[in-house]
Amino acid sequence: MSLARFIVLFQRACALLFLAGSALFAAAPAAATTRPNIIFILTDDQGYGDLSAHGNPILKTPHLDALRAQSVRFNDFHVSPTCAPTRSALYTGRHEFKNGITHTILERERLTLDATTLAQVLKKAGYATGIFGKWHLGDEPAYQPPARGYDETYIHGGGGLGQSYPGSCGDVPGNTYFNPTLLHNGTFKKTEGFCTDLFFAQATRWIESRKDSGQPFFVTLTPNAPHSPYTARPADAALYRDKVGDGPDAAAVANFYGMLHNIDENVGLLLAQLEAWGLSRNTLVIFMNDNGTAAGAKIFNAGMRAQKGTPWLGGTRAISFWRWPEHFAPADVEALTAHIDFFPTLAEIAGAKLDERTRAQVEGRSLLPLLQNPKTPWDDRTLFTHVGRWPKFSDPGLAKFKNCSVREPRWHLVSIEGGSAPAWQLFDLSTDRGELRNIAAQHPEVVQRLARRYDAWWDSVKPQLVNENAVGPRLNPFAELYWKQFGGGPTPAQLHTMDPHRKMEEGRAKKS
Ligand SMILES: [Ca+2]
Repeated sequence: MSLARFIVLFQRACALLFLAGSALFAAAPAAATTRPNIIFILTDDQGYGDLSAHGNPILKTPHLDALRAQSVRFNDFHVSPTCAPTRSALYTGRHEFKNGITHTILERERLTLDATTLAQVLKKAGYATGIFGKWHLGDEPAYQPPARGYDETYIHGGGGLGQSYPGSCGDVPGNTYFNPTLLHNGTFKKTEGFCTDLFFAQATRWIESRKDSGQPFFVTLTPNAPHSPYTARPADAALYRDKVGDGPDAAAVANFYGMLHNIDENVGLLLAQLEAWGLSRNTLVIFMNDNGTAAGAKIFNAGMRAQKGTPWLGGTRAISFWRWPEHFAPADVEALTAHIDFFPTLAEIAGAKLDERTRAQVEGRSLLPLLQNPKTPWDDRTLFTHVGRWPKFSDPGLAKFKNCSVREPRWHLVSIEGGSAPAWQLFDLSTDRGELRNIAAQHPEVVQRLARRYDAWWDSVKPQLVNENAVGPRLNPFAELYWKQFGGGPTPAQLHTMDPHRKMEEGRAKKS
């Protein structure tokens, strides 16, 4: 073959390959062409405003700001008002009440065993799966990550280090943010170091062990920080001690920001390591927070009303950064999006085939069209929020209108003080993002339309509140397993704390 003939054939072959590639891209955008590694980082109680790039006047988060600059940013992205609810919605694609989750403790944080989890879907699609940090969707063995799709588990119990509540929800007795005992693939390990450092380090080691395997990985990296108790590394808290005033909460806020400084540094280290390993371009890094801010609201709340544990925007609006250099250009997306969209998005990106039952489970929409083109038309939608947390064994119907809301892109219908009857207030977010002017009286037709939707939604979730009457075990499973491995047993005070029949006043149950 002459050289000229070879060049012509080569050019034609290249053109055909290009066309084939384009066709594939058009038919099934990212999924069919590349399966990225996925690293999902979810912080605990950081708020949308707890980021310097979002205008925080005190907190410095250079690594998160850089990640933001490189990401697709969903600017009207909403989660649930507290921890376990948000996690369940992320991992199943549906509202937490449909997962049986109406609280963060008292067996009402258990993700129903009927649900298919995202980790199960990705594992089936060929991903190696690992979780590092907080799970908080059930501490009994059947509810734990190894039974919900995770190959690798490095976690604490309950909703936070050292917690203990009646029934099943609780961690290792005596654990604190320093040197905690953590559960690694079914065996407790005594550690040395600060909790967030430990979770990031273990996730990084696991990525290193997987990176040359030829198998994509899915990392769920869920630090318990900056959740209370506000305990930062002393040097991190010291960075903020002189900047947060001298009020009664100053120490708490300094430690809260100190923990965020530490998270920011860990994110920077992890991203630098990905770069050093040549993994950056084909790893999708997603960063979110799990509910509105806690201690940060005292300093800066990005112009929003209220915080964690409420249905106001300040309770649900969250950071949502998606960086995948190979496929997504940095951009802002203003469409109304939510945690329930996370599952279908990652399922599509991973090329996972959902069976009919799982498709029926998912209420959210894939964000992939927006990730590829932020201007993609996005149909209006309705999102429902309810804080839950009504007293155990009480009739949920008595709390139907207590701390709940209905959201459309423009409107927010909110009921705070209602019970079995509503106390609706209406806000026009196109002119009032701070939710300061109740205009329900001027727009009765909007109130009626959204209220009808809320009634239909409530009727749809009622049959799925499966944990309301559950009674947990006599001992927290994490504590029981700990004593089995290391010896010892419960003190009378611990037995009282864990007593599944112990009555807890709603206000005393710490929101997590
Ligand atoms: Ca939280």
